Amino acid sequence: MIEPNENGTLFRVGVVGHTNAGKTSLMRTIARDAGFGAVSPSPGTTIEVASVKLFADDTPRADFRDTPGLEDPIGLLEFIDGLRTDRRDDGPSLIERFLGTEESRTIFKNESKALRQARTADLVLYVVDARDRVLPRHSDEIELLSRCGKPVLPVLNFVSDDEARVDEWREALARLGLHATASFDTVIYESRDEQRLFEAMRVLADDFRDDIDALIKDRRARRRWSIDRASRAIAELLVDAASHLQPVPPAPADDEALQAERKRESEEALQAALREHERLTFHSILAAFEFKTDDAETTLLECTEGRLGIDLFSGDAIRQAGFGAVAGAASGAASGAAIDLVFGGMSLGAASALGALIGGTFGSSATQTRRLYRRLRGANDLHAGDLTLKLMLSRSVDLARAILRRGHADERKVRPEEVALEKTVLDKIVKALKSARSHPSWSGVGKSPPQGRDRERCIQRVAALVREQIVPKRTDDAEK
Ligand SMILES: Nc1nc2c(ncn2[C@@H]2O[C@H](COP(=O)(O)OP(=O)(O)OP(=O)(O)O)[C@@H](O)[C@H]2O)c(=O)[nH]1
Ligand SMILES: [Mg+2]
Repeated sequence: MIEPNENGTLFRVGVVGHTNAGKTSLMRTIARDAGFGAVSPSPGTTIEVASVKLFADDTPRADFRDTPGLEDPIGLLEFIDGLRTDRRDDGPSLIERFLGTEESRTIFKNESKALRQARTADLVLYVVDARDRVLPRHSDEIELLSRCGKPVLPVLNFVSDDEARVDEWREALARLGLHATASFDTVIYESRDEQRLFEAMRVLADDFRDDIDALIKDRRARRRWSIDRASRAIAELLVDAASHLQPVPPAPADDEALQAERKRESEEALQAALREHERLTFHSILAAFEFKTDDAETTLLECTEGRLGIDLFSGDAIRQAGFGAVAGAASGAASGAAIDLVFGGMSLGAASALGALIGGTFGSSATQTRRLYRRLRGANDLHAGDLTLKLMLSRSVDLARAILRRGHADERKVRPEEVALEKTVLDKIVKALKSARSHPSWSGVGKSPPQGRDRERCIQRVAALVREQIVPKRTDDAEK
């Protein structure tokens, strides 16, 4: 049952084309649903019609129908031509006649499903693999679709591929009377191309102009929201990591071996906590762009290519991020740049004396005195060094940039571009995190994040700087 919109009918779009042209992939990317249908490199994957509704303002605005591929357009066109009984038989009547034949249920079973959708749609998207040469089978496909009597919009897929023959296709389609075309790579997502696709649909389906306008507006708003959400997730990660303190349990001053052991254990605990926090942020970034948790897990688990797959605290992570010069020859935590000791130790005697003095003289609360006592007894805290903050920033911006251009049809690993952030940018963001450094209570590492005006203000300041790294201002207009 199709739910009507305010026009009384739901705008119906048939997605049709040669087998393997990327029809199901197009559906996945447009619907932001990596789990829609089955996609595979072998032909004949889709054998049933499947529908996806697109919503704007909580109202269904369009019903996209995925269809089985046209496997034998040449044979089908010949068969349909053979059904002509009168020279004046028009396209739609021939198609209707074909849909009533036994052959439409047997040898042309898949093709008839596609043509039935094309016949009942308000608009047909004819998906083309733009790497293909223009062949007679393509003109036969277009002839079959034009006989369905509905507007046809060719969509050139695979356009980011070096072998795409976009100009050749545009010229050939124009010769066949199809002057409006859209380019839309379902794997390398470009929001501008998607917008142009919807604008081209609007020209051909004027009755549904309001629905298409609502979808365009909704997609732009969602895009902005996604970028804001990802920027905020990264800012929260950084504020949490900058403020977080990992206590090192006290050890007797004369037991250096135990002191070293305690410090090492705490360092490992801090590393594990920050790694986990970074992983959760990666999930938030994927979720911001409407990749579900399952997709996120798969995409990230397989994300072993490039610097995102390298352990945050390894020397390689530092080198890959282009921070080799900062860290010197030392690797990771050992350099002290990745994890810092926050408070220096003091002998137990001096600590006791001073603690008693402060507790007695200044009337500190019992908790304050205890904390001071702990620190003075050599119970130090560890925190993430600036280097770790910079690494986390670079890695998460890498991921956000890659996800920004990832279509939901992309089944491969995330492939970040690994652009080194400018030193001035890194320093500016570390500076903006300064207030977090002196507020250990702001940390949301390993627990639900605390609320607070100052923390929120710091997050917003950092998020604005991060956003500029994900989508530079000069290209931002295009993303709006
Ligand atoms: N690189 C790249 N691969 C794509 C693109 N679109 C589809 N693919 C791949 O092409 C293959 C076929 O894609 P499908 O979406 O299954 O094609 P289809 O038209 O639905 O195929 P049938 O259902 O068999 O007719 C899959 O391996 C996709 O991952 C694209 O724009 N770029
Ligand atoms: Mg398919």
